[in-house]
Amino acid sequence: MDPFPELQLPESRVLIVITGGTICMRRSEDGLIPAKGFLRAALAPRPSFNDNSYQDPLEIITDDKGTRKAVQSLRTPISAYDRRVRYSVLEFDELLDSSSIDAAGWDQIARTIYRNYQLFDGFVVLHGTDSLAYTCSALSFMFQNLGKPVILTGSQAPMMELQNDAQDNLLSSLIIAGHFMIPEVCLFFNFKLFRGNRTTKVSAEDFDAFASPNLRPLAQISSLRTNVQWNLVYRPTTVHPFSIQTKLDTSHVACLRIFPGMKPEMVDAVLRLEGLKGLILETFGAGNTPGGPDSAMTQILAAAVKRGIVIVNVTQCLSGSVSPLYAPGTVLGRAGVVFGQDLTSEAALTKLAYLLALPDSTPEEVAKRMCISLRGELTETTRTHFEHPKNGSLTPELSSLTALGYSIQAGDLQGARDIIRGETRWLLNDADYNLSTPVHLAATGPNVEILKDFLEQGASVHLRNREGHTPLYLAAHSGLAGHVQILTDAGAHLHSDEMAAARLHAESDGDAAVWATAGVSGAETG
Ligand code: ASN
Repeated sequence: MDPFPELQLPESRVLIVITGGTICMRRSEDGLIPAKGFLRAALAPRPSFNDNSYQDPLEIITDDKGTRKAVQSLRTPISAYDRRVRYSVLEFDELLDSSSIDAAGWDQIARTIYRNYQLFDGFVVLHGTDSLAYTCSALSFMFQNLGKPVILTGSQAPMMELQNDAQDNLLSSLIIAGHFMIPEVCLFFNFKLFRGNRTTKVSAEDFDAFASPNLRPLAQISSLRTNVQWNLVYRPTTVHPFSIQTKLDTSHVACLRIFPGMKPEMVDAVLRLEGLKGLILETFGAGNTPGGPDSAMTQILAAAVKRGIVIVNVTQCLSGSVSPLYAPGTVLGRAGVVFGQDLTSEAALTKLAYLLALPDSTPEEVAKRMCISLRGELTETTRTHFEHPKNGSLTPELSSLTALGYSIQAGDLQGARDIIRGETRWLLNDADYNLSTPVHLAATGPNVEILKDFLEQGASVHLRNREGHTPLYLAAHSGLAGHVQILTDAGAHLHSDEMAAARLHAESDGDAAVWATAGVSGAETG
């Protein structure tokens, strides 16, 4: 029952993509295998996943091949944040044990999210745990200028087993994707949300199966609340729409773990594999291999670098970074081996496969980009994140938000910049009582430069106010062509719930050309 029927409660939309994994497995004569029909068998009968408000609701979505499909959707009961999550479920035709996933499988996930990006506020991907850290890392690079949460999860025990970790992992992922604007590829497991490209599987059995040794969790669930570390959340800071890069080059990369007594010829044999373009070398400690500057090993590595193979040094240790601290590490650096800093092997391998797949990639360019952070996958000394406490927990900060509102209304760019400088940049994604963010205010403000400035500082274009409106809707409604243009350049789009009203405005009282730029098809002629 809705305790406040008179209040219109916000509702988020999330797409659950099922790729396979233990979470959706059932027992068979051959052991556990993934089974279809997850929504009907596992979700519909559970009250926490189904408030029974929809009888047979269908949502039209698009699969990775561009075919439109009618899929079922359900709705959760009201959350601790007075919001419901309506979700649709898309099951891949072939469900996999994740040990069999490859670059084609990553493309399938990426395309599915790309094709349905505008319909949903967030995405949850169900995936096996075996290769989950690889898939998270791969997707984090494949998604360029991601503006919405993508949360991958799975479980150690199937949802259909009496005792399992599947229910908690899935429900928490759904709640986070539907409530918090964390525009990253994340991995949720055992009450913790991690940046996906920082994770590694550390247990074949425990529910606490994943670790992120070099970065604290982005969020943790404790009791009813989700405590988000907003200061860690990574955001794109360029004005570009969301896009994907597919076809990672996993065929021309390799990963080799150094061991005591390893023969240099073995390393040479791998480096001479036909077509090899890149190698991840898992070295000892802070990045050391056996042998000095004149050793056969060093010469083999240096010769391979000269042939154009990108060799990246990562540590075998669970945590910490490679560096030229010891002589062997320095020798490797001089031989042209790239320091992968605190990259996990999973992130290093998928990043290499991503960079090699980019058009016109040269070994020099790939080597250079391997040691800088593209998606927060390694620790750089410069800060790439903001301080941002919980939404709605404003006390002293409220005055800054109010002051920011005044600067926006006055069109005072310098004044707005002064308020959101440095540590208070978190203000950009916070919201007032009406759930309006500074971007909502700037979208109808007199100075388009303020709007542009906010977007370049990592402000989200996708948050919706209490009436469910995006900044883009408000800008189009006010007939502000320049504001609409910059928002769409940054990947903003009208939410599916706003489309009907947008069409009406475009046809009747509105500026058809402006609504057309905002994405209302046929608006200019209508
Ligand atoms: N073999 C399973 C998989 O990765 C393991 C799991 O999901 N827990 O698909």
